Amino acid sequence: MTTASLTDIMILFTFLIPIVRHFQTTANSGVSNDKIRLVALSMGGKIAFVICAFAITISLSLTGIFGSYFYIEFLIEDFCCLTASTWCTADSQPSSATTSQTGSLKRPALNQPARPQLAAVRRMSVQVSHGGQQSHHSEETEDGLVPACVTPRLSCKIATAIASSNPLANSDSEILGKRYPRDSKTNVTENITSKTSRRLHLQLNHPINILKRRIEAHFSNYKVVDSLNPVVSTQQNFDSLLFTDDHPGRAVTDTYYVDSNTVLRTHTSAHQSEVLKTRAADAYLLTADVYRRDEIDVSHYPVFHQMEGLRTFDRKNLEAEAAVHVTGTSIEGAVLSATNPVQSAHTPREAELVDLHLRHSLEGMVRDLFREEKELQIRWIEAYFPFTSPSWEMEVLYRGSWLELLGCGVIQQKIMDEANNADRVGWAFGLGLERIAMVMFDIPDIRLFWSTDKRFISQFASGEIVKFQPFSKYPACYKDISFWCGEGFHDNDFAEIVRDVAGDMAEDVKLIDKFVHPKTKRVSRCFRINYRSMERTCTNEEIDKIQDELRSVTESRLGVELR
Ligand code: FA5
Ligand code: MG
Repeated sequence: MTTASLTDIMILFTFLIPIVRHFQTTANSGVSNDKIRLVALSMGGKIAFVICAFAITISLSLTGIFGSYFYIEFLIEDFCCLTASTWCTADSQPSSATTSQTGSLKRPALNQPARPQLAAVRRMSVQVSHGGQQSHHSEETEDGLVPACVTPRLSCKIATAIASSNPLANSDSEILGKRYPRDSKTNVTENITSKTSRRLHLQLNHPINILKRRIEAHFSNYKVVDSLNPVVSTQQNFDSLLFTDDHPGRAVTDTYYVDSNTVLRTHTSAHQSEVLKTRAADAYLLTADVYRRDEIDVSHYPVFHQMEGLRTFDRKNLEAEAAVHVTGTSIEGAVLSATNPVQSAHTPREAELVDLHLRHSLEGMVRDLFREEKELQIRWIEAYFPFTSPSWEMEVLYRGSWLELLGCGVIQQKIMDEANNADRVGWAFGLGLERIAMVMFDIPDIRLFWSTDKRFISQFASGEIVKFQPFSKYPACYKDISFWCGEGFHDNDFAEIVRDVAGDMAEDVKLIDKFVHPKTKRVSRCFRINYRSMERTCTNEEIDKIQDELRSVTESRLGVELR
């Protein structure tokens, strides 16, 4: 049966059921005139309920076979209990209905305008798949107008259908208007996919955009690429860059998988090969939003922005094309070593020329950006990336501590060869725009970049580099959560739930205690969440609701035992 014809049947029944019920209830109860107003009010509530049920039905039916299947089950069960059912409020609910639900753990729902129709069920459970692992998912709802005929089984069906619209369940993900079927490896959430359209680097006079344009002005003859889709294949993000199969970067705990073969890019390097293949220029600046499952604190956000620089040279004309004078820079002291080797495909002279050109170019750019800091100290730290050798990270001394700005190196010749550039050698760098912008604009918290508050945005309207004037530091509110967790538990999975439930209200999350039970060997973890809005003072009640929701979702989605 097609989705369209199913939808028609659903529409018909959705309207018929409550009307039949209403007349049946009225006839059976023999209501007095005094009660007619109450019945009318009750009818109003039912109609509202039906409209909501109708809306959710349409969306569920669109999710395909499963939604339809559960809806039909819903209808069958609903018809079965038609003759015996009455409508009542939670207070007057018959005891049989109360005992048929799995507990009555009343918890205020957290700003969930799309869910009032679920007042029918107070607690529902269902299995969902997350990162290949099955976990127990449960939904709790407010008390309210409750159909007494709701059975635990029916509750479970509704919950299953709801779960299919849950970010972790088995529906499609929508990213920039395109739908992607989820599979066992999918761990991307709607909270994250909703960020893909923000593209802060293209938002005029946003600090990220100002910084991007500054660097583009410095490397003025580089070709600018800044509108590539964040959905890339694992081939692009990992294989094309020679990541080994067991590289930790591929882990579902660190990367957002759209499906088993598709990810949200974790770095701009994912586009190296495709850009090189075009041979459109010998130098590129590629800017994009990148996505990583990570911890939560003032300098980490699951989405940030990187700029990738690429520069290639004709191998036959390298001496002339790559010649630079590095005297008087911090590069002089840093030498190539056995731990940071020259590739076997390159001669030592080729590697030296490309490497010196790379670091000379980057040092010039950073000194230009920080031109007010006359004594800026830079240092080069040996690094490892599968796609470059030798490789480096550049750090600057800022307010007494060394800050990593970028990673870089000589591109692996295999990548050049496979990207139709066998006649050339080249270098690449990848820098974090937020890291530099936080320093240059004095922005204390990485969440601020996502703020749409005029008090933030308007400060950068000039397009100049100005120091951010904090509008206020609102009070923090600390809440702890402790639970026993199983072997597969990863701190990033918990961080992801905090992001889903608390959004940008969570300033940071710290593991403050870890305890192994001496006998059972079970592990208990205690996390402290610092809730603080960047834009207003929050009430205790508001934070308590979020914390309650967090406890509930943590328990159901991660299958942990709360303490
Ligand atoms: C990379 O992403 C490499 N692709 C960089 C590269 C490109 C190396 C080309 C060689 C050649 P890394 O994970 O270190 O490397 O990130 C690069 C930069 O992004 C960091 O130096 C930092 O400035 C920034 N960055 C990394 N993680 C975060 C984060 N969670 N939040 C903000 N900025 C970050
Ligand atoms: Mg790094």
